[in-house]
Amino acid sequence: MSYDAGACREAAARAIGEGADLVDLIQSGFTAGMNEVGALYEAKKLFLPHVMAAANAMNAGVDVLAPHLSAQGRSAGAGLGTFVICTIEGDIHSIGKDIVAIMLKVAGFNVVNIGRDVPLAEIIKACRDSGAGYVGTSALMTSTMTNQKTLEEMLRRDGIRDKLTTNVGGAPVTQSWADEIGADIYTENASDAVRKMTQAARG
Ligand code: B12
Repeated sequence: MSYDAGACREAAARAIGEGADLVDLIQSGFTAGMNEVGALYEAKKLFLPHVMAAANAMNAGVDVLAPHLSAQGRSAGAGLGTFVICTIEGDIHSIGKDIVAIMLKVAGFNVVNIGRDVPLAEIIKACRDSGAGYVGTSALMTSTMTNQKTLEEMLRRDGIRDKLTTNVGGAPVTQSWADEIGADIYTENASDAVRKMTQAARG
């Protein structure tokens, strides 16, 4: 493994030049590579600095692709509504969330990406301030998934749950978790998010 950010940028630029399917490059290329690093980390064959280097390399490639995604005609048109997105309180993993944010923007949502490790009260404030119709949270750890449940409870308590469609995602998150906590929509990856959220927005 070389964790080569320059090579990732080059691969991204080459794909753009060749008119390749950029979403496929993200999902079947960069994400697959990142998952492999994750598996080796789990097996204790790689360590945290390796994971950080791989994440950095993936981000470098995605940064090159991002401005070109809409140009590829993936855009379903503007005006699908405002979508607040973040990684939930306690969790700093941001790569997947940022990919979903880019893809939803390309699909036509006004995406308000408020970052990672965002306190639950701040998520609610961002929803109110932006008049969002949708809120998506990412959790990459079993220890932080529980904050998605607390967010559902806080939204209900604050009386704004009915005004929002909630979307949960992240590697350990499943449909049954979404059902258990009362989230509206579970999405597995960025394409799934675009498909289901666009459907929800169009009624
Ligand atoms: C990269 C990585 C890191 C990087 C993160 C860099 C960054 N800027 O994001 C660094 C090195 C910083 C890191 C740190 C840590 N990590 Co880490 N990390 C990973 C790793 C290897 C890959 C995650 C990733 O980026 N995948 C690629 C992206 C594209 O995939 P994704 O995030 O799943 O996103 C896709 C879908 O889930 C979905 N999706 C994601 N978010 C959202 C949001 C919405 C709204 C929607 C709709 C969909 C959606 O769509 C995305 C695109 O298809 C995972 C292993 C794994 N298998 O997931 C461990 C992993 C998540 N990390 C783990 C751990 C333990 C940690 C640390 C605690 C380690 C430590 N000891 O310090 C810290 C976290 C500290 C904290 N408070 O958060 C554990 C969690 C274990 C658990 N049971 O919960 C994992 C599973 C590794 C392991 N097996 O031990 N990590």
